[in-house]
Amino acid sequence: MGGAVSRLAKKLFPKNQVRIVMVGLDASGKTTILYKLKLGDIVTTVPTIGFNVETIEYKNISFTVWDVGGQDKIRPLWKHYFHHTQGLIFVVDSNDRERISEARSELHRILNENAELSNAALLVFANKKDLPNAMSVSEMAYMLGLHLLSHRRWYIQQTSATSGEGLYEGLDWLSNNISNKAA
Ligand SMILES: Nc1nc2c(ncn2[C@@H]2O[C@H](COP(=O)(O)OP(=O)(O)OP(=O)(O)O)[C@@H](O)[C@H]2O)c(=O)[nH]1
Ligand SMILES: [Mg+2]
Repeated sequence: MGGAVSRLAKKLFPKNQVRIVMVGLDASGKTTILYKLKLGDIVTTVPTIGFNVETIEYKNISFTVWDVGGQDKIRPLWKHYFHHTQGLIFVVDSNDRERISEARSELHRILNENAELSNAALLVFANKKDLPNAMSVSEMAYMLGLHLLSHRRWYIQQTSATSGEGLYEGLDWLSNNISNKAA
C-alpha cells in the first residue's frame, strides 16, 4: 500500500531530472567535487581515466553528474558525453596561473565545437579557493574570457571542494538556469 502510494506520488510529482557534464583540466578537482556532493565527504582521488557518474538529489531535482577525466590525452573523449546535456560544469584550479590560458582555450573550444551544448547553461567552479595564491573570481572570469560568451547563460562560483564551500550555491544557480524541458 505504502509502495503504491509512493509510486503514485512519483507519477504525479516526478522529480526533474537533469543531465550535467563536468569537465576541466586534470587535477582541477572534479572527482573531489563529485564525491563531496554525493557523500558529503572527501575521497582520496587518483587521476580519472574515463569517467565517474553519480546522481545527486537536491531541491527536488535529480542531477546526474558525469565527471570526465581531464588529462590532455583523453580530452578528445569529452565530446562523447555532451549528448542531451543541460548543464556544463567547467572546473578550474584558481591557484594554477600557469594553466589558466590552457583552461580558457579548452573551454572555448568545447563550446564552439559542440552544437549539442548550444542550450546548455555554463557553471564555472573556480575551485581551490582555500589555497593562499588563489585568483579572485573577477580575475578568473576575465582570464577565462567569460565576457566573450554571447547567448550563453553562465555563472562563476568560487569553491573549495575539500570544505564543500560554494558547491551548493553553484547547484542553486544551475537549477534556476537549466531548461526544464527534458532534452
Ligand atoms: N586545497 C584544495 N585541494 C583540492 C580541492 N579540490 C581538489 N583538491 C585536490 O586536488 C587534487 C586533484 O583532485 P581531483 O578531484 O582528483 O581532480 P580531477 O579534476 O578529478 O582530475 P582528473 O581526474 O585527472 O581530471 C587532489 O589532491 C585533491 O585533493 C580544493 O578545493 N582545495
Ligand atoms: Mg578525476
